[in-house]
Amino acid sequence: MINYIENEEHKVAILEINRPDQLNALNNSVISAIDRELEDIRQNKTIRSVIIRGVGQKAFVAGADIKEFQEFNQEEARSLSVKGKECLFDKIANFNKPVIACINGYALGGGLELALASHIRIASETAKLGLPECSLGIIPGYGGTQRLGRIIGIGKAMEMILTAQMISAIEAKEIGLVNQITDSENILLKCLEISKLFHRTSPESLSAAIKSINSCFYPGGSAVESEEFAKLFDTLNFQEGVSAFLEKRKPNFNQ
Ligand code: CO8
Repeated sequence: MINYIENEEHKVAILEINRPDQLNALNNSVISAIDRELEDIRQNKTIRSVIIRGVGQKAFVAGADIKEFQEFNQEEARSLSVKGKECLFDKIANFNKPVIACINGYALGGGLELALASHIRIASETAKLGLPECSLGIIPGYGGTQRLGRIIGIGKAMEMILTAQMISAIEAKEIGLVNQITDSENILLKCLEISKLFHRTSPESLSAAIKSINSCFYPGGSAVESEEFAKLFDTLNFQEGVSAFLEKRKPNFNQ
């Protein structure tokens, strides 16, 4: 259901959702498999970041698996949404390492919600993005109504969700939904290039920055920032970063 590839040179774990015949739709098995891999990656000090992509040329992820939840009742639907967030979407958003969504095709419904939970979104020029849930008689239930507006503004989020329309990669870039666009052949290379930039940073700083940035929409966010900032003063990597600057050399951070 998913492939795990470790790229030592880039110190990155690549998680590939491998259901191309179903356009990589997210079912329970895929969500649980990613959840397990993330728990291992969290502890693995040789890995500095994660790339998530879909197998095949056509889709990143075309949504939650509609066939799996079509017969669900209210309680089952609630549990699917809550568990999915706990095991995957919120876990990624709050992960201790940067997660890059490599959007190599359709990113729809739960697929776009997976990209929204990621920290950086890179799209191929052929990608199509949307939250079509209202056209299925539901709403985005994996964080889409919460995250989309924070990223692109409430006005555009309302338009995308209420009209259930897909947008192109170019439009997604224009409205700030994706960070960069690249051609399909080079999208993984572009993500790997970005993953290499993290090598120049302290792992503790990235974890603290993710936590602090995520708190920006909540009361008390500024206090979280001060706390995370202060904690870093006890790390060896803070000493190394500052010493390296003063000694006019590149820092050699502990991983
Ligand atoms: N779920 C299950 N199967 C899917 C999905 C999906 N989301 N998307 C595609 N597939 C399957 C198709 O059924 C088809 O399978 P089969 O060959 O067995 O019939 C196969 O993938 C290929 O798809 P198509 O033949 O439809 O390919 P096309 O090129 O004609 O169309 C589209 C591509 C436009 C992407 C089309 O497949 C499509 O519209 N897919 C559905 C997109 C969608 O509506 N996504 C949102 C799903 S709902 C969701 O994500 C809710 C998230 C929140 C849930 C919270 C928990 C409660």
